[in-house]
Amino acid sequence: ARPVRLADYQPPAFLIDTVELGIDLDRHRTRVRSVLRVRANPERQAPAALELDGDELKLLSVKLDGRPLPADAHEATAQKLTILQPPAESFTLEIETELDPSANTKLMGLYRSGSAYCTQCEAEGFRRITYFPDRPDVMAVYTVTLTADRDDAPVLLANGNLQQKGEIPETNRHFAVWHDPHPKPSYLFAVVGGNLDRLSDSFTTMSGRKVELGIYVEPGKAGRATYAMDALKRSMVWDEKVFGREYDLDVFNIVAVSDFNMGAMENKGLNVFNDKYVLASPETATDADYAGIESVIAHEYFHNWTGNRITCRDWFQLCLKEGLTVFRDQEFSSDERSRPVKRIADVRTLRSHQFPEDSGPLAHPVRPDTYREINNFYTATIYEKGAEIIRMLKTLIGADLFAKGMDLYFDRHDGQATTIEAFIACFADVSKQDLSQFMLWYAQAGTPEVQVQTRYDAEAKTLHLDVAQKVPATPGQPTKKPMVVPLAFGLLDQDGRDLPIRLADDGWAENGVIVLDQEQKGFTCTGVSARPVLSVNRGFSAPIRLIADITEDDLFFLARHDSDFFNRWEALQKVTLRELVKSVDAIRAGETPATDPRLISAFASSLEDQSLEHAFAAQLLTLPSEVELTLEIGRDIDPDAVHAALLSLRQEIGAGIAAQALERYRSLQDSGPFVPGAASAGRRSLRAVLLGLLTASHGKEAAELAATHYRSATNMTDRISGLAALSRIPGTEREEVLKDFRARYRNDALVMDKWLSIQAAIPEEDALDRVKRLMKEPDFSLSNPNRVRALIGSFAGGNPTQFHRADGTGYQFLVRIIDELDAKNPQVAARLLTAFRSWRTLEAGRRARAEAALKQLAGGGNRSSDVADILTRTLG
Ligand code: B3K
Ligand code: ZN
Repeated sequence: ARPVRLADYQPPAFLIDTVELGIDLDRHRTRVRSVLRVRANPERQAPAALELDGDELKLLSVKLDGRPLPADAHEATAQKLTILQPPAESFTLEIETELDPSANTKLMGLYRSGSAYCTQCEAEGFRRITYFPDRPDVMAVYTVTLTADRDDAPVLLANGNLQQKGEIPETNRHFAVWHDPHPKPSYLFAVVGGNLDRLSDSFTTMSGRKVELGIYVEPGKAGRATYAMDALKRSMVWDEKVFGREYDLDVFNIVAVSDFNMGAMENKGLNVFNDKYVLASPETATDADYAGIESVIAHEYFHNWTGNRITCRDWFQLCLKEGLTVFRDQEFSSDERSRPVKRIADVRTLRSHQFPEDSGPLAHPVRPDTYREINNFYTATIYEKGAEIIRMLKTLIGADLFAKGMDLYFDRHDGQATTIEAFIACFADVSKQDLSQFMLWYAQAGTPEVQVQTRYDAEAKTLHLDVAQKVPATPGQPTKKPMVVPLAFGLLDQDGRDLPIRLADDGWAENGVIVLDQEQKGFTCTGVSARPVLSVNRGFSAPIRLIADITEDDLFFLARHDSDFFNRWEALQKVTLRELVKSVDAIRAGETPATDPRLISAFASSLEDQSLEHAFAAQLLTLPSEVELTLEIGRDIDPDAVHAALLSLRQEIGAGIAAQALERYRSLQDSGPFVPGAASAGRRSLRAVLLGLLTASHGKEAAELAATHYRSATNMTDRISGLAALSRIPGTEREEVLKDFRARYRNDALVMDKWLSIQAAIPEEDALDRVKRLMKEPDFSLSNPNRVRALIGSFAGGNPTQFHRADGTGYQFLVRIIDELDAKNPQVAARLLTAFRSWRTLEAGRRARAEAALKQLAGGGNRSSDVADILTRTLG
């Protein structure tokens, strides 16, 4: 495919005011009749022809203003319908297509999942249903008439409000008419039909309107949707309270399906979800699942304003809706749970997904300026880094002006398809600041490296900060300009108390934020009577890699005293990473790593401190991930040494704090029934982290402790913690418990996914054989994205020593799967392929084997545009 460029953007030549769709659902021959009110776009010189997008479509008929269009007046292929000489005035186009939902394995457009029909249109799936100008800046009012066999699809849903429903006399078919009064882009279109149960509720909005809420699930599972419903209502309240946004239709429906390419989709008034993000019960879902449901439900609901009412002009603006909506869902979860714990979790996600992306061949700006396959741009960069940009904006202009800017944005752009510039302009207007340099965050890829050096002058009582930035080169962007980096900071006195901050020149310092907007800049704090300890980038105020000249002593001090809880955690992580990097070197040199005893004591005091929130203590006691350590080392990576260093540190800590850890572990035992709230989840997570440390030795006692944890569990969270700990301890106990788990849950696919993914991540020699064996299990299927992600995704992304086996068999395996999957579901195949994104940082042997595997994939067969795009960039 030719690359699409932002610079080539042109407004649409034709506008569509209304769309009337008649969809006759049938498992193999679904008919779609589309009636479009079309007019030339007054903003553009209309070109001679009207071009409509299609994808694998079969055209049955086309009429213009009621008359069949002669053969010489149009051209039709499966990919495009061209009306050669459309009338100058507005006109009606009537198009009939036919499609086979059962044959749709790409899960884009209209497809079957379980016993239901459902759709996925973002980004370019509507063109798989009917010919249409399938781009987000064409917004139309849709009316949809669905018909189906009454038994095949008793439930018929579409966007908007239900207008009418009834039986079709003398047939076994029925119909429903849905009307969505809000003009929307085609990517937000959705229909669902099937035999589904409904969980009903209602919500009264702040202006007193009653909204009917429905969550549709597979028959028999409505009881598992209660938490999702609760999360939805809390999201609705929160958006009113915090952003002043009210829901705007009479109904809001959510449908859970089991075959879905991603997490969920924000179709107007009819969200479609991966059932993983709807269904939960204490017996089947972990605390992490509950938290995931809460945030995805919120995310999709929040899109109603940030995405649907105001949408993207083109796909380059994707983060206009995604970055902003992630920011909103993160804020929601912070308010509903613990802010510091949520911040830590979000930064962990950013570091383990976005940072590697941003430092490898797939790096791209938050607003890319070119793409070949838009589906490949639903990335951690667009989502997570996009959210960080919004957070920085709020830090820079302050909460009040940020709120004003949001209000202005909603006011000014409601009903529009707009751009990042237009969004940022709202904040520039309310704050009267020039945000043009800030826009570089959208334009320049790469994680900035910020160096901070301090000089204390006892005589002058000043602390001088020398701050410098470097933005690394990324594909297509060899040189960079300096960015605007807001650094929240504080100074601690010897007792760990925050000192008041006075800066020599005022600047932005009021709320403890300094702003680096040049390559280098100096800041002087005055009135500092003794050498303080610097805490910088508090709350992770900027998504950067910080290189500060902070001593280990100071880091240990911060880990105990920083009033900023994020930085408390960060300090301990940092000092741990320093130790781990040394260990990796030692291991590679054939030596035994020696750990600084102060580190063990730091972990011990984190455990001792009873004043800490459980969930926060759990974070403190969690070591950096293999990805984070890999990133810290940066090049010539030996995954075995990385793994060994982490394991040995975990063992040392486990041994060092064993007695108190065991006591604490016992004291945290749940009593009473399971509640999914943050407090009890935090207790369970601390207990699980302690279990991990206590079982790190992998000895017989460890196996017993983990197995007991598993066997005595009364909820899925504890069950999985036990299984996860035991999975690292080879032996018969593990295999027996794995069997037990399967026997208990074999009829529950979502639970079996956990079983698959835990096994796929076992860091042992025979992991690949185990994965291959599991692929033959009847529960596994390459056609279901959740199964693929659970087994293959966990192996490629969660088992570094075995995926990156020195003999290259891990790579060979993955490319074989991708080759096979590409023909079925290119999106999922392309996503798996991103497991290679850091291949150039590997040591030479593995690098060569990874490259060979990638080249082999590039050389074979017909590649989808999704896989071809990732391949070209990864090798590029
Ligand atoms: N907007 C969808 C993602 C669509 C992905 C298309 N390949 C879900 C979300 O971000 O809310
Ligand atoms: Zn989203």
